[in-house]
Amino acid sequence: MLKGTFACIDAHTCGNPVRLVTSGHPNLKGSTMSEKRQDFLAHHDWIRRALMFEPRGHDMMSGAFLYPPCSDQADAAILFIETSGCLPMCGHGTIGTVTAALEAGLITPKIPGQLILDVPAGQLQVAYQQSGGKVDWVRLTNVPSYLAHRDIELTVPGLGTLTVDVAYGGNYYVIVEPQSRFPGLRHWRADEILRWSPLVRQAARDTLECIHPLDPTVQGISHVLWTGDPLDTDSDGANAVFYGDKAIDRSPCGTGTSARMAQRHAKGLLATGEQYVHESIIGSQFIGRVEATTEVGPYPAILPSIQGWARVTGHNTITVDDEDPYAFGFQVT
Ligand code: PYC
Repeated sequence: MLKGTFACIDAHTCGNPVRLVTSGHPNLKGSTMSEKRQDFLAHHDWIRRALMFEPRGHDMMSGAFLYPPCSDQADAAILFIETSGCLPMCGHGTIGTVTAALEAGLITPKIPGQLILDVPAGQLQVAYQQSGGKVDWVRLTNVPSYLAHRDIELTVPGLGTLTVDVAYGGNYYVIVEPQSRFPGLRHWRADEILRWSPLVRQAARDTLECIHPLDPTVQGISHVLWTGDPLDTDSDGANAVFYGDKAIDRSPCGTGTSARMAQRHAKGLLATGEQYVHESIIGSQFIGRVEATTEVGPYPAILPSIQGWARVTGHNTITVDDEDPYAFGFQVT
């Protein structure tokens, strides 16, 4: 039996996939995107699994649904989906969704060049430039981001002791800087990141508690951000973000860049107003900036902005038929 048909615009943001689902949305209960995210996970998660996992997706697949705004001032709302679940916030997903949606005429901004978007982690202010139908760049001011734990020693089986920080940028990140057991991003191959990241994340989860002070549904360390020297002299730093079970972000990672800027700001290494150009594992760049300072509950925090670009790669109508033994996806572990 046909369970669903989903029209999608496939795109990538600086190399990482974004599948914007434009039809087949479930009706979600709740008045905020945080409540709607909980409802989606409880009652409609088969859609995410079918659209993100193989054979229709892959380990890095990431996507979004557009919903009507939850607040009067917003233009639209986004629910993020990916192989690991529904992230509270996704930066590359926002840039790809805004680009694909504007180019397809799916969002009509109240003020051209600007958008306000409701997402599960809060509200985003967005600026963009569109010329000749194409969106050249998107800049989002992200949710308040903060350093949650600093200089924590983790014992990672097989690797040894790492000293790490944990910061929030819409998701919670373990941040690993070069040290004796990690020579820096440029000295490790992708398979080493994939091998050690789940162990680092588990060690951090076993040691540290991370619960968002203003929304307890946002909790738990989900991502590992490895740092190192950039390839491009224009970049201020490089990173590779591990997410899900087997994914390395091909983009510089929007929430990861926000977390990295919050960590550096808290440690006196990045000033308010300063720019931080962040490079990905494939050399693509986001332009980050510390726009302002604020608080998240008891934590000093920053308002980070992230600018990047996305390109549409195709249009795709996906069907999910439950007579297909792989209708709801699989993952090779
Ligand atoms: O850009 O925020 C991001 C992101 C999270 C996971 C992959 N990309």
